[in-house]
Amino acid sequence: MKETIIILGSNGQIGTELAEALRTKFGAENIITTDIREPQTPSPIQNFETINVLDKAALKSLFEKHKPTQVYLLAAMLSATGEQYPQKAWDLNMNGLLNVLDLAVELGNIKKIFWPSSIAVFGPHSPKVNTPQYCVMDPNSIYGISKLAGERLCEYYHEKYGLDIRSIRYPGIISWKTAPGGGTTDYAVHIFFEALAKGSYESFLSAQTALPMMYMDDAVRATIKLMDAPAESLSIRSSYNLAGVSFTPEMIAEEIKKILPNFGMSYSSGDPRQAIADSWPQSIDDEYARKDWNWDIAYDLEAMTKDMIKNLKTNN
Ligand code: AKB
Repeated sequence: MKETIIILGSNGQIGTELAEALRTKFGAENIITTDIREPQTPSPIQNFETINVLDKAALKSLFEKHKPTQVYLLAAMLSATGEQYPQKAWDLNMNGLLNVLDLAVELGNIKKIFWPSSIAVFGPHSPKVNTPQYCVMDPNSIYGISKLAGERLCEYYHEKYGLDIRSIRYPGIISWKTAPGGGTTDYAVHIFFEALAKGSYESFLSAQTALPMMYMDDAVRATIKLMDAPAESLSIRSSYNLAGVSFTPEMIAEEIKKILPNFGMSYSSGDPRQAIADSWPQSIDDEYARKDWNWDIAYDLEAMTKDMIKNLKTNN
């Protein structure tokens, strides 16, 4: 069946690379990318439209014009920026999702929706190590609270209206093409850029702060694999736990030093992102993703570090 796919929030870290992968899989003419602003690219992107996901009337016109069979809603405010603008974060993360879900019910042509959740749905009382799919969830960042509420909405709209919504609780994503913006896990991307540009990095998280992370190639592959899975094999309609690699700032610095022996790492203290990181899991148990749609990672810390440095050296 021919697919027409709309990506909302396509200029961001995940959207940029997911759009590329979807263009390869479905043909560029079938992918419509959108964001609140034009992308900063040297040449114009084919099939790009500007849209604010909070403008429901504009979103409805976009959906009526293109009649998408799939929608990826990636427009969101991340954890660190969310703490600076809690009301805006709540508004964008909740009402953007509600607009898409309500329009999908109203228009009826959208067959599948992808919406990203995050490890931020867990909180201080969730188990820290190998955090299971089902456990105490008491997020204390506005981002985490909005993602947990969003998960409940996804399951609700699936149960009540039969919408086929699929979701992953992304860990921190490491990539070299587009930088992340406003997250707590961003240090693990910045460290590579600064290691090559300056030979050193000051981490805003402490040396021993372990967090779940994943290389972008794995994140994109997981997203497409979940979207391709037969609906009847999916037992989770809130959001799937997904594990990649877990590491601390000290561990990633050691891995970088294997390739760049003069790399120097230092640590600042008092950054507000430390408290967010301390409330999150250190590692994730993703048994449902493995069982339901055959998930497995390809990049461990060593493979990811080598690939990041190789790509940053050749492409920057
Ligand atoms: C963030 O740090 O806010 C995000 C996330 C883990 O969802 N990268």
